[in-house]
Amino acid sequence: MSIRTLIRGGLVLTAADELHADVLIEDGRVAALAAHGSAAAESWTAERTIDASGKYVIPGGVDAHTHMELPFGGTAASDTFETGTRAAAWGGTTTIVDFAVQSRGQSLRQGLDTWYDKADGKCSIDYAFHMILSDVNEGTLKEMDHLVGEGITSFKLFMAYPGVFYSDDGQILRAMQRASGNGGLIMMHAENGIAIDVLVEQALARGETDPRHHGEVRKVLLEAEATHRAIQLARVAGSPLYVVHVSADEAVAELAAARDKGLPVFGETCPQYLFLSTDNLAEPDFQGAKYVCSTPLRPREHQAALWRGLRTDDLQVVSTDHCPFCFRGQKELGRGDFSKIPNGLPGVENRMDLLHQAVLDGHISRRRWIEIACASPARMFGLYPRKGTIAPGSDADIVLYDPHAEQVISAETHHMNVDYSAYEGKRITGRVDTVLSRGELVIDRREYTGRAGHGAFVHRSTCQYL
Ligand code: DUC
Ligand code: ZN
Ligand code: ZN
Ligand code: ZN
Repeated sequence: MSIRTLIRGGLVLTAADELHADVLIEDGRVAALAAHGSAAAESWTAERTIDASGKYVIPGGVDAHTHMELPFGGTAASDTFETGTRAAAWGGTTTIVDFAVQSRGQSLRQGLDTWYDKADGKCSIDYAFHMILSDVNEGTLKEMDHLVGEGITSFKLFMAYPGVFYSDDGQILRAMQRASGNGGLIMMHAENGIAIDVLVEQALARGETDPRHHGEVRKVLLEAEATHRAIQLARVAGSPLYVVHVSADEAVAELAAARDKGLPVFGETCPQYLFLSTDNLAEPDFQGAKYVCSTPLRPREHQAALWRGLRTDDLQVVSTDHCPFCFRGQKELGRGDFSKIPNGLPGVENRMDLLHQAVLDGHISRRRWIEIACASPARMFGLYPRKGTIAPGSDADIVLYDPHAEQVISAETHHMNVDYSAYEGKRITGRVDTVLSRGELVIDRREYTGRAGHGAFVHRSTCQYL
């Protein structure tokens, strides 16, 4: 059990409020908040007092999209649950929702048990799972109901990656119908993978093998088309829909149009689409491979629509899609053939900082920062108010954030198990100082004091926006 702790003198920020308050923590939970200097706050005693003056006191980040140890393209994502959750903590994230994978021919149970084993005893922070469906059949559909009861309340389907994760429209419709009956949330990778694979083949035949062609064949129109189709299928099934890693302005427009009709359609974007672009994919000497992910990076012009979507709530969540592959030995598998570059970017450590910088740059408000990074992902995936806020009864997952510290992002100093940073050299004002997970210090004034195995599996309820 964690000791009775008092966080004194900081500016407490939640998605709803900003107040100069002291926070009392007991038994791993927030016991009380009271105005700094008030009689109530002055009367509290604690075994440990943390001075938060000059700092923000914010809810620990909730990263609802990570892929620790994901097998992909003949290799596997380079962060384990141990290294990845430690890096997350360094970056002010205290909960991840990772993706358990059903491989073709497997039951959901087999896939899920594999992921329970990977994570068990390894995590520094709390974790939950979504389930990737790659084999939608009668058995899978029945198992979805059991998983919802087990706290796995969201299911990712792929319109991309034929032969691997891909589901056809009939399978998608069936899974959506099942979700509409059991309260599950369907998450969609919305890209027309059948058409993309034709364009990949044609590009390679023309000798277009560099990383930048990855961005060219995965066309904006094929993201927008798939987004539109997913929305229509969800309407037919009467199910809600969450579109992951939205990258293109036309896809945001599809979500906005659906939401204007009052449909339960939600969207996520990721820091890489907000801060990086096809310019990175075109970096010489195969360096562009570092930025190969799907959906792909887009021309810079798309960023304005993503920021606007975040401001207007047409997009509700920023997650990382953290899926790191080292440049050496992993990204290099695709030299001479961009389609063999493992897809994914590292970022679990950078999200809170990048979004704080976005506040300073005027893209979003301070409160919206907390909303899209903490509260909204917690609500979307049935974790609120246990996670995502600082309120009596919430888990004491709390970050002391120094809004004035200056840092430069670099692979030299990051904690992710990957040999490059997608944001190398980027200057950030603001930095995580101290992190508590259920009242225990994981980062103490920029020193790691956590331990693998502290992090526990979190049983989620269904989407709280419905
Ligand atoms: N996209 C990625 O970039 N990596 C993993 C899977 C995905 O959909
Ligand atoms: Zn995806
Ligand atoms: Zn992903
Ligand atoms: Zn400061």
